[in-house]
Amino acid sequence: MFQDLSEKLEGVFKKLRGHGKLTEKNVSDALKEVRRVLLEADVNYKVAKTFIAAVQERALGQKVLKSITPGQQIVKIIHDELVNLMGRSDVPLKISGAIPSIIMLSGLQGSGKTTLAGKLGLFLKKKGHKPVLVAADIYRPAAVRQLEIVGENIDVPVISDGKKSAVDICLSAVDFCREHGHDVAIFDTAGRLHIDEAMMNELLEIKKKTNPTEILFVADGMTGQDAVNTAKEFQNWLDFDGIVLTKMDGDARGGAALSIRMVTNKPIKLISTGEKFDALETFHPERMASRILGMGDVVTLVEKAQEAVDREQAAKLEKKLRRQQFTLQDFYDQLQQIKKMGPLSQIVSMLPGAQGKMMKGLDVDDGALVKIEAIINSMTPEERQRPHIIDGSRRKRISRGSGTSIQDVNQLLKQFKMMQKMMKNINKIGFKGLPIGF
Ligand SMILES: Nc1nc2c(ncn2[C@@H]2O[C@H](COP(=O)(O)OP(=O)(O)O)[C@@H](O)[C@H]2O)c(=O)[nH]1
Ligand SMILES: [Mg+2]
Repeated sequence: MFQDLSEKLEGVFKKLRGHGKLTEKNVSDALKEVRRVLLEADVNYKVAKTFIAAVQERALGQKVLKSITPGQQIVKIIHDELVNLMGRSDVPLKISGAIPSIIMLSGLQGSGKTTLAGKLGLFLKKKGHKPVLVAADIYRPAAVRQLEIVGENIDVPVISDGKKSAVDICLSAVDFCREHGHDVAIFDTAGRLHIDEAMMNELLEIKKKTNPTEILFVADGMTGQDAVNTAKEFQNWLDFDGIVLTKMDGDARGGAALSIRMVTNKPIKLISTGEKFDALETFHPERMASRILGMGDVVTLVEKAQEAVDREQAAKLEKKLRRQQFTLQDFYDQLQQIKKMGPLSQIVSMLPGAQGKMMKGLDVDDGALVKIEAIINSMTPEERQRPHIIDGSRRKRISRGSGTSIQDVNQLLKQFKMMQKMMKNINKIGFKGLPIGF
């Protein structure tokens, strides 16, 4: 799915990450490339333009450019905006209390309606519903036969009648459901190769007479803007409730998936990912964005890094460390930053030079962190700046105030001394290889 699009975007990001520091020009150039890639994937021109403008505005923010990982931050912004583009949250299929709930499928010929009818039938059956399929595509005998075969395959009844109009078949299917205790009717309607008035009027009449719970527009995901233009016309005529993208298993270019939501303002609810009847998935914008960007954990990682100290803060700290002015207050601030990034032991173990003997005696489990915080919280600002003034009676006060033992306070002060020592050692090695804040 979207392999071509993913590969091209990855190429742009690689270049972006290659720059240690980013300038506004780097960002603009990269976004121009992203726009070109989107257009090549047949994303609607206006959608691409709006998308790039949104990313650009956020990416050029001072915070991003000054952060330690500007390239990654921008990828994260692009990810977020892709999610926005595709709909932010999942919108489930509606099944009402009505008997029956009606799901009406609409779309051009070949978009995948009949196949989808079978998939939905199976999907609902597995959920404990009793669906029927309704052959409302009456103009081609082969179409009725196709649906009947689908019904046999998934063992769901098919309502058809060669002599009735599409509307009448739908109405009699509703009666059938009520009589036989079927709670969902799936209407497989006729499509044309192009939109025409007769087809639209027929769909409108079915809509008016049966009042469907859910009208789905079925779009071929392999196409791009074509699908979007058709969707818009269907929306104007019929005002559907949701979109299903089919054939997402092939080399879908991405254009339809990325544009259709914004152009129609209707949610993508399901995606169809194969010819087999179980190849149906709920659409998750978030996961789709990650898939397009070919990133799994990167998003969470970047989110963590986002919380971390920015360059300026890191530089300030470095200066302090060099002058050996590192205080308990700094220690505390650093702990806050680090805490945001995850388990302490994991982060500390990633520090160059942090392995082996240097770390001995420096206990960094997260439970200890809570205690450390409490203890430092109970210190006065002066004590935090000049820990050597913390004598016996101060230690007693701090332990009482923080609900810890005097031993705990002693241990922290000892650890802090060790930490200062460690910092001196690191000072000798140099800061170059050290990540943020250390
Ligand atoms: N690969 C793939 N093919 C599909 C998918 N959905 C439908 N098709 C194929 O697309 C063609 C048209 O599907 P059909 O359901 O008859 O479309 P309809 O004219 O809208 O009813 C058929 O050959 C299907 O097998 C899908 O999700 N993936
Ligand atoms: Mg069909």
